[in-house]
Amino acid sequence: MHERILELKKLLNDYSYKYYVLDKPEISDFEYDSLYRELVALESANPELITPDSPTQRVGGEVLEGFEKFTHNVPLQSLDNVFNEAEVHQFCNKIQAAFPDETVEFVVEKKIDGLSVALSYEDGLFTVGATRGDGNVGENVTANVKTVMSVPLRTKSSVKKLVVRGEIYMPKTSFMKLNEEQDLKGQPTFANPRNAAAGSLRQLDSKIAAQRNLDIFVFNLQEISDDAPEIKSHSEALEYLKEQGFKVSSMYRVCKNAEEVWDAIQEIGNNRDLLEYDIDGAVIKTNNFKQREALGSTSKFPKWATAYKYPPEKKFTRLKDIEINVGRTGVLTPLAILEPVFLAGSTISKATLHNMDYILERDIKIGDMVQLMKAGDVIPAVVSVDKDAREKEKNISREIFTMPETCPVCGGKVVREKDEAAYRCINNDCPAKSYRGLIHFTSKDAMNIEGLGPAVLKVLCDEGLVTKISDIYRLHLHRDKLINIERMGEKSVDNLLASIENTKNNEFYRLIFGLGIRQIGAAASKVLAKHYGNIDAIIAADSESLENLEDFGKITAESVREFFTDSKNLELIEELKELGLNMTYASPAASLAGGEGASLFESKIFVLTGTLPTLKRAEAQKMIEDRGGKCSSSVSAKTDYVLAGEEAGSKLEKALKLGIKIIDEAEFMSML
Ligand code: 0OX
Repeated sequence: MHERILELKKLLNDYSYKYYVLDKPEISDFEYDSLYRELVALESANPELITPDSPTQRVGGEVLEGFEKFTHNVPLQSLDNVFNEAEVHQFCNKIQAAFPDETVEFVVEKKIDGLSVALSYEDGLFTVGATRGDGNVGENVTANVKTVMSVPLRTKSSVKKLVVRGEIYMPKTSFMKLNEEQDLKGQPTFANPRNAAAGSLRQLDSKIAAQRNLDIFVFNLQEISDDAPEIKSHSEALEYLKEQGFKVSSMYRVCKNAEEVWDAIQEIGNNRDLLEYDIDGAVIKTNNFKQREALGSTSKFPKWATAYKYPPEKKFTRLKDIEINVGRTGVLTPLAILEPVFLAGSTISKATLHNMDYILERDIKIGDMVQLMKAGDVIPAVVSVDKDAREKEKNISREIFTMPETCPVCGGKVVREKDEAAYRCINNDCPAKSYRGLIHFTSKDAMNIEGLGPAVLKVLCDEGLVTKISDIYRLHLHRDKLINIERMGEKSVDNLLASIENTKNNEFYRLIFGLGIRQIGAAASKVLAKHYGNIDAIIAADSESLENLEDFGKITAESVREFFTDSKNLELIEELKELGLNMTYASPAASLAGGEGASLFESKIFVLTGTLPTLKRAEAQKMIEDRGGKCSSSVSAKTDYVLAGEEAGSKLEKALKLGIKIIDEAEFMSML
């Protein structure tokens, strides 16, 4: 029995290594699963035989309350940057000049765009995985790091102490799949694989992290005890780490001089598109450890290494057509429909053309070869036209684009207002406008309705359940119909209805902002809420009073007046009032006990622990933060209050030791 457990652990860990590190699967998923199940069964019959390096221990059972801080013994340094060939030469030549009588070698490797972590091993066994943090102190995310299948739970040979550094990342395909799923669940999507990896690594429930398909490349030896073989250079270290079972980035190259370094950088750059993950540059490192030591560090960076940043990628592709997107305020935005092209990590088939002036200034015609770039590496935009191609491709016709005179969605009239670049559909009932308006209303900065993102709203609009804002607050009347809608189970419907209900008590400015009044952003909404105090006073406000508000002018004031004199809008406000939405301003002082302005929460640090009788942790956290307080995950001398519920553990003990005020839910509620 004992032997079989040992054998199964070895077999399964070995198969994982071949699958996840070497990318050479040896057995089928089915075979792996049946061995895994056999191990689970044997371990549950003999729990005393479970060891931390068992593959069954990759996903822990408990949900953490927060992450403990972790101090790195050897700091995780960050890198200085160089941006062109001349700077690369300068960097290499300066290092060579420091050692006139020695051979200098450089290692060039990819700079993986993920999150740096340090992995600690004791006697070959994985013990701690911690984020970089500020380089000196990070967070202990061991439970989540364990879910990364390419992280060995035990190294091949064992030394007393080994600490390696690597980059945890999310492969592009996993990122796209995750965003699709998030969208369907009505949860926020991630802007890029890096953010998605960061969000996953910070999950308090390692079961969620385990579903995120994170991966790692190990690229640095941080610490090694002297019972290990002597390692004199970075390339030797990388080979040692490979032998120990770590996933080390391929394509690293040892170079003898600046020319070779530049070549290696170019090679990585040319292959960037083919990689399954994002890189944000290349790293140049002095190979020899003794030379590294002699070079030392500045206050911020090692002098022996630097990062080369590739210029933003640009690519030409054919502009097949120009479509029109109708926004919340009715603005018609031209959208380039492109021959799909792979650019900086994703396939682009659409890009914004901003407005008609943008098209005219660049002389963009349908049929042109246009150059694309990702602004901020996320949103693609058309930046220029290949005019020479027009001459060469006489057989391909070019067509001048003109803005339509009627809205492509509702057929309503389109006008271009004086001094404005934008063309607008002026039909108030345009379905495209209402859909965008709903997206705006539910968005994070407005009413922040969790679970009601664009994809869910689209379904609700298509089903005819929501056509205007007030319909959102009547959705509870259609619970059964909602449950029958594809992919909306009972639980998610109830969660959605609860989160809609919760937003009725939102701060007043969120509603004003959510209404989507032209010119009125979140800041102006706050001014209106605070100055007038309630919706009726805003409706009654005249132009003069509005114009005198902080940062308001004639146009803003006019826009507010226009909105609140439209009978449709007034009708909507009446409906929302009846439905119970908050339409009054509560000053932060008034919402506190005593109401005299002295806040019980302002700048106070709270630690939540255990299960509260009625409040969810997130609700209590929001209540604290709304009142100017802060929440921390660990108890220290700086903690002001520990809000403790049932089964509060070590945090409560620590608070008692430090003499920190401990409150229960009832006391907390009385403070509100
Ligand atoms: C990466 C990466 C990051 C070691 C010493 C200073 C920085 N993101 O892929 N950092 C380093 O090097 C550290 N190398 C890398 N490849």
